[in-house]
Amino acid sequence: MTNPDRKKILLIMPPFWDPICPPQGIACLQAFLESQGHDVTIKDFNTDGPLFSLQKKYFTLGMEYFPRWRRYNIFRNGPRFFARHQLAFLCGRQDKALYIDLVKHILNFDQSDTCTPEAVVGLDAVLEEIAQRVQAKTQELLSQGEWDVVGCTMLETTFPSALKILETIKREKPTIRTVLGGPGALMGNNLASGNLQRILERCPWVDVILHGEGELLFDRILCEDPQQRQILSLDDLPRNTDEKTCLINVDQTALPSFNGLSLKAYLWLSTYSSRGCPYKCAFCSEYLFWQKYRQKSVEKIVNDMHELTRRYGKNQFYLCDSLINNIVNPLAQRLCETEQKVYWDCYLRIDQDCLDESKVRVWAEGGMVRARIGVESASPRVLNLMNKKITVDQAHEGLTTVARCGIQTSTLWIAGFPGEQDDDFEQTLEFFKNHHELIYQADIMEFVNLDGQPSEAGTSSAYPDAFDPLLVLKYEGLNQGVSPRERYERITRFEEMRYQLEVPNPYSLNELIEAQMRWVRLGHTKQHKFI
Ligand code: B12
Ligand code: SF4
Repeated sequence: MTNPDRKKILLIMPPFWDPICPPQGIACLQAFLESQGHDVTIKDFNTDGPLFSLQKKYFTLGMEYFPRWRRYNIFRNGPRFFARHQLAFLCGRQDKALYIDLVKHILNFDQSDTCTPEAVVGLDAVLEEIAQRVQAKTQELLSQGEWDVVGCTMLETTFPSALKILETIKREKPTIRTVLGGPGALMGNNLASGNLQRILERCPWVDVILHGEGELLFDRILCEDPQQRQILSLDDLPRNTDEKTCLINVDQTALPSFNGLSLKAYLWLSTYSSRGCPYKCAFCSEYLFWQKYRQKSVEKIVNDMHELTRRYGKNQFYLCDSLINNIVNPLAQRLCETEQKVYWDCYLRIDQDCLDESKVRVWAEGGMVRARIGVESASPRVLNLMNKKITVDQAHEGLTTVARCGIQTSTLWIAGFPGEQDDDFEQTLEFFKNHHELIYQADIMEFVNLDGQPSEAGTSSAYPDAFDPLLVLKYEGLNQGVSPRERYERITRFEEMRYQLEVPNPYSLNELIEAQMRWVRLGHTKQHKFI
């Protein structure tokens, strides 16, 4: 397609986002915007080894200052506070003493009150290295080409570096239009919370923030006045007449384009079979972000996988759907029938199908290697509060069946959901103990309230008001619920049990290999699978 208004667009995935598979958001945008006649380049800063390893350096140093972090599953729970610290470092150092005090509050996330000014100074040195490297990489990109628009993916963990990148761009090339888009700077991405407006107000180098599925929104801003600073959401788009939505039809979208990325750096390719989720778990933002659940036809998913394999030479896929359940049976069946073998990892809910060994065997034969399963809790009361719509018996039977079929069961757990009592958590620990041989990995996270999430008891500012001028975002905590101290105490108990039971949580290649050897030792599979 030739476009008389052809724009040169650069899209960046900022750090920190595990480079397990290529960042699909910007890959989808690249494919879509190219189909509209634009010239698009994508870059992933996370495949820069020295930069990515600075995250590890931060946590390693953090564990020296705060030894209890070793029991906090810190590589999962820490990135949130790491991001808050980075953000304060980049945008909140106008008053040195106040800044140090703020960081002490941020790093005392477990209410332990042990953070010292020395620890802040030590960790700040790592943040300085990160900022310098992000800036240098951005300048290098600017020297490689001329761009009309530069966009960054905004996740909780990438938001600080996204700001650093866009600030560098605006300073050096003020005519470039700078754009933020993606799931959000906090968990969830709520227009009503006022946080997106705060970003525009406090970061004058950000021109546009797009809220929601990105393709049509991005296309729209390319036709608008480039001087305008604004937040644009799906509500601002005209409704598509057939479906009365302004969402894309996933069955007709172009393949994600990974051109421009160094694919050697990733273990998997990424693709998806659906957008959104038909469920509404109380802690989750998936169904809010994607609005309506939509899926591709089985033929399209299979063709997409085969075509991606042909183009990029890999047949291992991270299925980046919110949830695979709605389509997993026909998809696996179809993949069993095709000659070209593919392997995949996906997010799975323990529903009735997971209890049916004849179905699960087909999933394994069709290439499902690992399932990421949100068990969350083994207390029926908490599962009910979460609106999880699974029972503990189902979790028991589902894990048994899925593991018996050789699929790696990567389980996810939540500590401190509002209303969770200590004996509820004891039930979770008991379940974990009784099922550890059916569990490939066990990742526990603290409960986090979504940005602007209403609660009967209300919310209040997570940090004293005096720090407000230093903070780009407004952080809120629930007025009632499990205290941070208690949440981390529960995580500690879970982690101690995980160490005792030797259930891995592989965050390095060596640990990944060891996890697979354990799965073989436990008799769930005869041979190692790549991850
Ligand atoms: C796959 C995945 C992972 C993989 C990442 C693999 C990889 N390298 O990509 C793994 C398992 C490693 C992972 C880990 C985590 N994840 Co995750 N993950 C996902 C998942 C399921 C799919 C991502 C994806 O590819 N989506 C499909 C693409 C097409 O969507 P997209 O990236 O959002 O892009 C669209 C729009 O957002 C927008 N867009 C994106 N970029 C840009 C840029 C611009 C300029 C614009 C305009 C628009 C735009 O347009 C795109 C097309 O519509 C999402 C949920 C989901 N369904 O999206 C969660 C999700 C991204 N993860 C999430 C979280 C919280 C995490 C963890 C932090 C959890 C934790 N505490 O450990 C860790 C982070 C670890 C780390 N430091 O990297 C949250 C992020 C919330 C937030 N606002 O930050 C999500 C949204 C899930 C959720 N609702 O909680 N995750
Ligand atoms: S099933 Fe999974 S993706 Fe869907 S709402 Fe629940 S937690 Fe979110």
